[in-house]
Amino acid sequence: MESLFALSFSLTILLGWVAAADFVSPSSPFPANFLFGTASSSYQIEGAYLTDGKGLNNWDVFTHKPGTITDGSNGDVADDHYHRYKEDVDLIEDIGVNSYRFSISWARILPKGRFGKVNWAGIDYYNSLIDTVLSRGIEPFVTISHYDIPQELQQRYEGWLSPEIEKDFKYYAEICFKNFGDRVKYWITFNEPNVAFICGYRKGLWPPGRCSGSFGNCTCGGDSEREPLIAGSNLLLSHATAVHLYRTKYQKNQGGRIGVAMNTKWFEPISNSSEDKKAAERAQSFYMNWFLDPLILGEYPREMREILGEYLPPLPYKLGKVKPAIDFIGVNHYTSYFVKDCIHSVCEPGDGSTRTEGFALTSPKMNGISIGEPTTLEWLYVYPQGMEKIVTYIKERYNNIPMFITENGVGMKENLNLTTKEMINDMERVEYLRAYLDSLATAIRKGADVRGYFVWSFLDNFEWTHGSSIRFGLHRVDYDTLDRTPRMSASWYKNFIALHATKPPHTQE
Ligand code: GBH
Repeated sequence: MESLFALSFSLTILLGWVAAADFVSPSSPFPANFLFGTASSSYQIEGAYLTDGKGLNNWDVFTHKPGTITDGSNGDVADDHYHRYKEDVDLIEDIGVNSYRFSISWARILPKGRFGKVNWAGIDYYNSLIDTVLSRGIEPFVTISHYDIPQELQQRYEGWLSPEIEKDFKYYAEICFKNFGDRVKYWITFNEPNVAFICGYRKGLWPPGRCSGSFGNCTCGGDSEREPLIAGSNLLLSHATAVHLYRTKYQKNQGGRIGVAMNTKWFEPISNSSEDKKAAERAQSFYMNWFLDPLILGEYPREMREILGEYLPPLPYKLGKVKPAIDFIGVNHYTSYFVKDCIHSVCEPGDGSTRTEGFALTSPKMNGISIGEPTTLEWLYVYPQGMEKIVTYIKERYNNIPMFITENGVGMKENLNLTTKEMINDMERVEYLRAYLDSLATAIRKGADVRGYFVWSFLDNFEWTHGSSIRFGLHRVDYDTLDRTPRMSASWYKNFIALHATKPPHTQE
């Protein structure tokens, strides 16, 4: 068994490296100055949850409630990156990336939102992180809010349910532009608002844990049919205001770009029937286009307007002032799902099947068929073709607006019977990354304007409701000692970048 493992392991390395070598320029499909990076977010790695004046955020409070996180862990310490960022930047540099995507913790900068003082220790911390990253010739790519808001805003006015949040986000975003914008040239206002609101306000699995009826089991109230849409419209308002501020006051001098990152899935109709094909389009409209259409095209997708009627809150008029409201789309892409129509046929309960989700049942497994190789994560199936398909779809729908693949990667449960040495032999991850990059390369060859790609994540981290049990890292973290060890995927990625990057690190523009 062990020798079989070793054999397939070395074969995979070999094949992976040969495949990587196939891309060597001049046939390299990746355009000049393509960003090859890796990504993280503050709550998932920093820890130091009350250190140096940080305030509590929604995830601090949520993870401390018993029963919310499968393994009972939380982000209090996480990877302790707050105290170890210098050695972590060394690791990031070792991979040979020319960009690093990370997020700023809102409550570390503003412990009480706009209702309290600025925490200058937080500003100092991110200044130092940015300077450390830049000193290695690595481009910082910064998310302003990756699912986190100060708990104060939740308590005062129910966070995303109130339009008040626009004022708080504007105040916070301006502090970021003012203090960091001289060095940060890529801004993402929000990470995956679609996932944040589906999980937080429809299923009640994430903070603030609100839902109703058959959508989940929520003790603190909610309205699964309306609240995700209300939160969404308040986020669009907050985004529009921050972008307007950036464009009118900072962009000219600072010369950066601003966008949003969406979670994306490729939705594949389960049959060739026109009903299932239309259902797959509806699924996309209710998942990704929910935000991208308003931001780029100025209105909600037709299917949402038709099906949701008066449930759909009006779009904030401010969006009209910043059309298009993004300079680029951040595409987080991991997996693809089958879709079945639930208007003309009866669907069993499941994601997407209700009216408020567009009557389009979505699942990676349907009629006994899986869309791709399963992984140890029930939501993540390996379907590399989905990368080309989603990028091409976005290219066509949004007139080839610049894109960055802001996240791609695969997570797994660790097999505790393995030795540490075996634990870092993550050949499935190498295979996954190789195949998805190959598929991305095809989309680029066919004309998609993709300017960067980030592996999620540079090290194992706190995987939200899965806690520390799921590992996405190019580096393994031993949660007893917090030691980091590069996995096989880290050296594979390093080699891949060396073969393809035309913007090497260490050479600042
Ligand atoms: C991204 O979310 C996030 O941006 C990142 O923070 C995260 O670590 C990474 O991907 C990996 O997940 O099993 O029903 O609880 C991707 C979207 C949202 C997909 C949560 C899995 C689990 C839903 N993820 N979802 S459930």
